[in-house]
This record gives sequence, C-alpha cells and structure tokens, in this order.
Amino acid sequence: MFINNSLINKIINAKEIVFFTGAGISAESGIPTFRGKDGIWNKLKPEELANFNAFLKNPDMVWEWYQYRRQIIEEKQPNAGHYAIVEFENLFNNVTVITQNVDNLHNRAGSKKVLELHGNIEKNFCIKCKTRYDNLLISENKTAPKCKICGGLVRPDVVWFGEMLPQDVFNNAEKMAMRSDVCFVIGTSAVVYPAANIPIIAKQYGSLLIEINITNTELSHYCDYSLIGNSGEILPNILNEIKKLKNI
Ligand code: BJW
Ligand code: ZN
Repeated sequence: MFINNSLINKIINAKEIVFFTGAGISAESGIPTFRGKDGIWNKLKPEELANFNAFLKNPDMVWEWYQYRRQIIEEKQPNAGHYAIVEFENLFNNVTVITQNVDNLHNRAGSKKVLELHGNIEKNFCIKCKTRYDNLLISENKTAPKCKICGGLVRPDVVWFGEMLPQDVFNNAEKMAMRSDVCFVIGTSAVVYPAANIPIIAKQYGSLLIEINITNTELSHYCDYSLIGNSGEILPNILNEIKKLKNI
C-alpha cells in the first residue's frame, strides 16, 4: 500500500503515540475476531456467554468456552503488526498500547506499556473472595474450578457485558488518549463502549486519528486517515517509511 509522505511526517513529529487495538490486530495470528464474517459471535451469542449471569447459570459451559479460546491463543504467536508496534516503542519515547484484546499478544510481543481495558484471558479470580488464580493449567481444568480458600467459583479475569472496566486502567487510557499527538485505531469495529470512546477522546483533544482496518467502521468518517488493509502489512510499511525518512 502507498502511504503518503505528509502522513509519515506527521507521525515522525509526534511526541506521544497511542495504539488503540481490537481483535483485528490478532486476526493474522489466527485468532478469530468477534464480529464480521469469521467472527466467533456469528455462531455463539455474546449474551449467552460473555456475561456474569450466564456464568452463574452455567459456569462449566462458559468456562469451557474460555478454556477452548485459551488453548487457541496459547498455540498462536504475535504477528508482524504486534511486532511493528514494539519497534515504534524503540523509535519514539512515549508509546502506549491501549487494547480491548484479552489475548495477551501485545505483552508476548514485547510491548512495554499495555493498558488492557477488557482484562486478560490468562488470568482468573474467585468471584467471592477475589483470590487470584492466574496460573491454572488449561489441560487440568475442564470445568469451572472452585476457590481453595472459600469454595467460590473461579472466573476468567475479563470484562463481560454490563460490567465496569477496571477504573484505574480506563482512567490512565483516557489520560494517554488526551495527551496523544497521534492515535492509531487498529482492527476494531469500535462498537463496544466505553472502550470506543478512547479514539473519540483522542481526536477531541487534537490527536491525529489513523484507522487501520480491512473494512470501513463506525469510526471511519471521524478519522483523519482510514487505511484499508491488513494491520500486519500496513504497520510494518509505515514503520519502514519512518525509518527511511529518519535514515535508520
Ligand atoms: C482487521 C483484520 C486485519 C479483521 N487487519 N483489521 C447501547 C449503546 C451503547 C452502549 C451499550 C448499549 N447497550 C449496552 C451497552 C454497553 C455495552 C456495549 O458497548 N454494548 C454495545 C455492543 C452495544 N458495554 C458494556 O457492557 C461494557 N461495560 C459497561 O458499559 O459498563 C458500564 C455499566 C455497568 C453496569 C451497568 C450498565 C453500564 C463492557 C464491555 C465489555 C466487552 N467485553 C468483550 C468480551 C471480553 C471477554 C472475552 O473476550 O470473552 O470484549 S465483548 C468483545 O467486543 C470483546 C472485545 O474487546 C470487544 C470489542 O471487539 P473488537 O475488538 O472491536 O472486535 P470485532 O470483532 O468487533 O472487530 C474486529 C475488527 O477487526 C473488524 O472491524 C474487522 O474488520 C477488523 N479486522 N481482520 C485489520 N487483518
Ligand atoms: Zn474465594
């Protein structure tokens, strides 16, 4: 894809950069997105699985769904898009990754400042006493485990519909969005709130909004640039153009 020089110059001059990411950035790693033609929610209804009442009603079914997804994620690797962001962190001083993803791939790629708005599928906690169970083996826990201290159900540490996002993480994300000069919006349908407010806040505070997605989204009309294509290709391309201009 051709990326024009004026865009590259604007990025180069940025002091603070935010990468706001969604499931699409991990699609090229082989992890299914939620919506769209190959999305996991074409077959499964989110309200049946990704909410607390569903978990209370049928903990083993919800747990099994998460174990299945954990298995997929464990077998996959970060892709060129995740790694390009890590390289951005080496070229620019202030880079923050704000992700809706629970797959931990930004951390596994080596990103240093990752704000996980919707939690992390590798972690768990007891719903009663909040004891953490972050290292449960996938193979040994086919059904929802019980807390060793109080007997309460252990759940994945992810944010379900109707639940609050972790307040400190969201506040930090808002702050970084406000401070950013450039905000990339990558691989998200931008329909789930309050996360989808992050790029809107960034733009309201003067950030340049650059969307990278294989298709137009709810947010495209609001963005300064909308780059259509795979993030695993476009991000490395942008990085290469930056390196050329910086003579790296
Ligand atoms: C590529 C690509 C490639 C593909 N390269 N791109 C009405 C209006 C507004 C809000 C609401 C409403 N009714 C209810 C709400 C609130 C609700 C909400 O937003 N609902 C909307 C869906 C309508 N929000 C909540 O409930 C949130 N909490 C909340 O509001 O609390 C306040 C409150 C508390 C109590 C009472 C009342 C209010 C919580 C939301 C939690 C979301 N959790 C999930 C599940 C996490 C756990 C799990 O993984 O199981 O988070 S839902 C799911 O969606 C997941 C994702 O993080 C999130 C966003 O999805 P994302 O990342 O955008 O993925 P997709 O699949 O949608 O898009 C992928 C994109 O990639 C596509 O655009 C592709 O084109 C693109 N793509 N390949 C580039 N190679
Ligand atoms: Zn407990």
